[in-house]
Amino acid sequence: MCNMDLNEETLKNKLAGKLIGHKVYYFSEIDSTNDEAFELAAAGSPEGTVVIANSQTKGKGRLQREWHSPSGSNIYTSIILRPDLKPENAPQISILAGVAVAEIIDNFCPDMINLKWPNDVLLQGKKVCGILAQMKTSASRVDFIILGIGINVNIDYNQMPQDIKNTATSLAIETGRKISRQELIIGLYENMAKWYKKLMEGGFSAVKEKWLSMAPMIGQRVQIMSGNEVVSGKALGIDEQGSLLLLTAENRRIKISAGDATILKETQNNVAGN
Ligand code: BT5
Repeated sequence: MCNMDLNEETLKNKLAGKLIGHKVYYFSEIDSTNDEAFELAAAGSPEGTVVIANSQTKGKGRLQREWHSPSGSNIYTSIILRPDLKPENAPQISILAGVAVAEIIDNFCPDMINLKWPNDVLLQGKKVCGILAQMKTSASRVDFIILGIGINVNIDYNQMPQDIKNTATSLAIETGRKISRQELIIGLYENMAKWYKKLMEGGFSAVKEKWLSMAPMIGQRVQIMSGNEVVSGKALGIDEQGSLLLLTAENRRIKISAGDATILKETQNNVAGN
């Protein structure tokens, strides 16, 4: 597959001087953009440096999961950020990334996008983007965060491995047309910078409001798997640390900081009292 829609020189020219993207490391193939960005950040690369790859051989999700990263069709990028945040507030950055990605995809595919806690961007209810934030802290501050973003742009259904065929989608699958990765990635960095400034200057509330407005799971009964534990309840919202607030069947309010969420279908014809 060609990667004519992702050109290193054009990207560098168009991103020169931008808050996010002023320094671009482009790879036609890499193990993981997050690993590369982590090394660059540890060696002192400044905030706003980005790593972009046309394919990944070891694309990663959370908990050692794999991120399917074939060449020529998708976006794989990692952004170095050095926010003035306490480590416990670092999940605000993943929430922000979800908002920025969803808003930019909405420009290409209006009214199809929504968010699922903690970090999934869904197009017509299927996963179109995954976000993996990794951080290094020193003393009680964040030293840097690597914000890894994978977006399925032009991948066909036939190119997807069997295990994600029912749960994943791409912009091209949902719109029936090919989309320029270059245009999308430039728009993404621009939008990410807009939300990052809002967070740094005005705090988390605007980001949180926008996230809540795009997350239909709020108000629904959900189940969260976290390690071997499973909890369910009504999703009430998220807090300042990006944790999910749940109201359990026993009327207890609990916070969950990490896990995988499923919206539970309400059973019809409940027996009274159940
Ligand atoms: C994520 O993990 O969703 C985070 C994915 C982050 C990927 C980016 S790409 C650039 C950067 N460099 C990296 O190495 N990683 C980041 P998680 O929530 O754990 O979801 C992983 C699960 O999503 C897998 O176990 C599959 O079920 C599914 N999956 C794998 N590849 C997919 C794809 N391309 N599209 C949709 N779903 C996928």
